[in-house]
Amino acid sequence: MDQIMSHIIEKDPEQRAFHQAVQEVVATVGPVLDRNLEYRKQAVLKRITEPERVIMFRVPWMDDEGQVHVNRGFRVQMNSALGPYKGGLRFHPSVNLGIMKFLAFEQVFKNSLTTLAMGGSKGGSDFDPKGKSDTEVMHFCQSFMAELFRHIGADTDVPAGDIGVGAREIGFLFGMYKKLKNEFTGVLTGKSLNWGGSLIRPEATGYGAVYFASEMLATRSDTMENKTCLVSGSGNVAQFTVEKIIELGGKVMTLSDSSGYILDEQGIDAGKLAFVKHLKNVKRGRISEYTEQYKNAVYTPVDPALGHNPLWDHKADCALPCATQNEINSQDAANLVRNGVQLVCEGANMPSTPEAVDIFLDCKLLYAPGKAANAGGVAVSGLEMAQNSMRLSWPRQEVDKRLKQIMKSIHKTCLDAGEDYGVRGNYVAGANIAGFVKVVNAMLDQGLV
Ligand code: NDP
Ligand code: 2IT
Repeated sequence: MDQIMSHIIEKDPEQRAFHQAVQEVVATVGPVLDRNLEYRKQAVLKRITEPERVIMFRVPWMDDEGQVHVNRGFRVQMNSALGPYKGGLRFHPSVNLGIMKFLAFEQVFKNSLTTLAMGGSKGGSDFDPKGKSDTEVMHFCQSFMAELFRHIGADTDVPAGDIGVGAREIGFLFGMYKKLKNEFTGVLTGKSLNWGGSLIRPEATGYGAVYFASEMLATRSDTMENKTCLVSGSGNVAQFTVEKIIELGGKVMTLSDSSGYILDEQGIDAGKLAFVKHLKNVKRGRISEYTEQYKNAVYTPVDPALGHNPLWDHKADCALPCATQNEINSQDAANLVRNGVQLVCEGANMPSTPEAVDIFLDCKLLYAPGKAANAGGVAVSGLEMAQNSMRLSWPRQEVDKRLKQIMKSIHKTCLDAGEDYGVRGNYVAGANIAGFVKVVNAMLDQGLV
């Protein structure tokens, strides 16, 4: 195991987020390899950590003033043992190959846990949609798809949204794909409802995370009712996490963006959430504007140089990070524990640093890693693909019922895998082991390819 890690680090020393994601898996699947010597003989760890294909390309585009810009585009097709590659696209200035590989790697395990037939991939660009006009975003998306289209397809690789890629971007990307291929297929998920999208897909990641949190609480005969919650982010995942918590009788007190966070001790109710949705999705404004509307709330700017995020330093029962990777470090984790938080459920991908995860596990909190807790998004993407294949669409209740069942089943799968290996209740080990075994068995069935 140590050899694998040092090999990966030596090969791509700058890809730190990828090392972090791999290290977590390597640290938990040791007992699985010990039990199955064939896995070692077949070098499954070496194979599963090397992407099947990496595509990196130039994305030139022109802004509204006629100035030419060049961004870098990526698609990391990590593993197709279980089905066509599947995973989101992220547009954010921080995007680089290491981040794409970490996200694609996590996606393989997450997709495996959903029980649907999907391999794992991730893509995106260092393009920043913030402050760009709709026309500029459209030109960028068209240029991005002018290269990506030849590498994807409904049975090959099906992208979706992630940070910076929502309904607007998926529309522009789909339009260009359709024009280039002269095909109307289910090649992207997260499409708008009236041209092939699925009901509940926008809600799915956030709702799914709260369904997972409810399942964890149920193991302690508890529910979300009257729980006070800290939520970070204010985009797609955060918004629908808050919506479901409110519906289940909980109280959310915080939301954030990359500039700072708001604290509303009276709770963010349905009316205030509607304001946030309009602010973020239509006006594309900043979360600080919340306090202009709701005077009781307090806005705190957060300087990344501070070294910790004061959002995580308030008394609450639950924490649901829904912004980005490594947004909870050891100091934040210690603050959460000191403030009495009983449950941490990750809507974002890898939001807790390894040191923070160790603190949660040591304190025996109910702690759900993103690859299990936020799998509802890609699960409903899988359901969107199924509906597209049938040229049918299921009603809202049907999709929501399936989402709930899938989250329940992922929760049970994590517990059972943990039980098998003597670590019941450790959802990190449970998710990694269950995800890993399914993918690796499929890889072995399919030979050395
Ligand atoms: P959005 O773009 O809709 O929202 C992202 C939110 O996170 C914004 O509030 C953004 O603030 C904040 N944010 C982004 N980068 C940073 C940063 N570096 N520091 C602090 N805040 C940041 O994205 P989503 O809601 O879709 O994604 C949120 C998380 O959930 C990501 O980790 C994503 O990978 C994960 N996820 C998303 C799924 C989906 O279906 N969309 C599915 C599963 C996981 P600002 O506006 O200032 O950038
Ligand atoms: O991280 C993720 O699971 C996503 N961004 C959603 C991927 C998808 O294909 O719906």
